Amino acid sequence: MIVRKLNEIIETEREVFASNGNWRSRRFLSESDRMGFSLHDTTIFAGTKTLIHYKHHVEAVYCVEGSGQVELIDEDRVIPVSAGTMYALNQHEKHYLVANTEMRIICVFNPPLSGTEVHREDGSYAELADGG
Ligand code: 9YT
Repeated sequence: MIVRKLNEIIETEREVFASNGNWRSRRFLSESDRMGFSLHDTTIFAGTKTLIHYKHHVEAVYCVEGSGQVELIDEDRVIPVSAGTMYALNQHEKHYLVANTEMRIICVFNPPLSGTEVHREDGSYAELADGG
């Protein structure tokens, strides 16, 4: 059994910051835990707009604090997100995540992240096989 507490993750290699400063992700479970998914406690900073396109992963996001919206790029559709909203990117949807306030979201990725990835220019994470 794996037990981890937030204060054991902060300021370790399990705490990752986006290179553009838009978010911080605390990765409770990652690929090396062999669970088949990764689990993150992520903060999206207020006033940010982040391009996301997970070509190699599916992701579920459960918002527990704050509010914002998902703007789907290939559809004329905006999904409001606030505490209590879950959305799942089951079709690798390309989108912007806009944070109106600071948002705290719980994210699950399949396949799991290795743990230290930050977004690439196109909003994706690499497949583990191509080097993270
Ligand atoms: C919703 C989303 O994917 N935000 C970017 C950070 C990501 N959740 C992560 O790596 O924890």
